[in-house]
Amino acid sequence: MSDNASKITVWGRRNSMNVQKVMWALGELGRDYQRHDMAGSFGIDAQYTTKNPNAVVPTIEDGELTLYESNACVRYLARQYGAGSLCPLDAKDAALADQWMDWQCSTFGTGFFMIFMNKIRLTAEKSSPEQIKKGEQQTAHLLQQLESKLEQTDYLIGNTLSMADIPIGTMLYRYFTMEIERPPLPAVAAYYQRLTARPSYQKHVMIPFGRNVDEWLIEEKRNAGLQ
Ligand SMILES: N[C@@H](CCC(=O)N[C@@H](CS)C(=O)NCC(=O)O)C(=O)O
Repeated sequence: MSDNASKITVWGRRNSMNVQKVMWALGELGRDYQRHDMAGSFGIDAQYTTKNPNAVVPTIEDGELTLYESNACVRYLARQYGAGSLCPLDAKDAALADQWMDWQCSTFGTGFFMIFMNKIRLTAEKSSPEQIKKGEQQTAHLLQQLESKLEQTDYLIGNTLSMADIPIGTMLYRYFTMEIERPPLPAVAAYYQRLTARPSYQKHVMIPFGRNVDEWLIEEKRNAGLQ
């Protein structure tokens, strides 16, 4: 068992969406942490790849545990420090939370990244308007599932925030901030407004990321070293 007062170490640049999931979870749980810049324009050193051989961020350390894969990190933090809050106690609710977390990375993420890569991460010459359009259509279609769920409850598992909300909630900041075509989805929009009122979401997720690759790199430097 980890010492309840131990500091959790996080490796990853502050503007990485996958790092932001972990940081937001730590904020909601009120855990003490130390974050080190890694990846993006900060580079990845050889020592880091001994912790995470995939050479991507985030990686966390809690006592003797070293862990990567952002959604696995969020699940671990929720189970270890948020039983009954971020981690639903009921096995069926926990399974549904897993479902939404996997849906974010394996299903919704596919369309989202088509937009994000082409709008933000690729230079104008390499960016594809067709891919942006395709991503807009895919995400619009998939968000209908979220709309139906959120017409019934304030959050994905009942009326309080859980680990289910963290991956998709992190992605929604970028989805709602990018200059793209979005369908009118009142329940999703209201859910997003609820997230934006949370101090930990404001601190860790609502970070300007720029409108293109040049602005992105400026923001990355601006965030260097901030916790
Ligand atoms: N499945 C991994 C994906 C991690 C990932 O791709 N992270 C990106 C940042 S969001 C990364 O490290 N990219 C390389 C870089 O930023 O240099 C996870 O969820 O943790």
